[in-house]
Amino acid sequence: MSVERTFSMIKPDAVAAGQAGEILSMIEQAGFRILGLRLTRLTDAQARAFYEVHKERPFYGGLVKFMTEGPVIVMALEREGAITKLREVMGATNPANAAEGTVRKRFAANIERNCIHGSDAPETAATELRFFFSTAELV
Ligand code: FUP
Repeated sequence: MSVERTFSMIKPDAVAAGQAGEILSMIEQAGFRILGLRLTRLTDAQARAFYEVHKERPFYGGLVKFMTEGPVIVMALEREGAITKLREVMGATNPANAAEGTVRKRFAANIERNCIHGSDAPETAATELRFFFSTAELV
């Protein structure tokens, strides 16, 4: 396994509920190095662009509304096998199917408000990192 980078976002539900610290702690304890981290609030255009792959899906409008309802924390993370490992730490998209001890099992309310995002493949990780961070600001 090689060292790779991935993108993660703590979503508005978890930031509003004061769960960001615990989620960050779970990520650190799983061996990730934080290369970049910022609190921001997505504009409607940013949320639409970020989730463009889902634009034909019935949940797209609700997803954009949710993702813009409050601040999020965006992160650039590094670890061996980071993309797969972060998806393990997150748990299944639907928290009802998430394994014990995962972020979504602990904190997510449902499939729509599921508290964390993580890139699902090397190409999406590169695109999503570029969406929020310039190479120069990652340490
Ligand atoms: P994930 O990669 O686990 O975040 O899941 P997906 O890329 O399949 O979905 C992206 C986001 O769309 C989810 F985090 C939440 C939202 N979604 C819904 O709101 N309803 C659905 O039925 C599926 C996904």
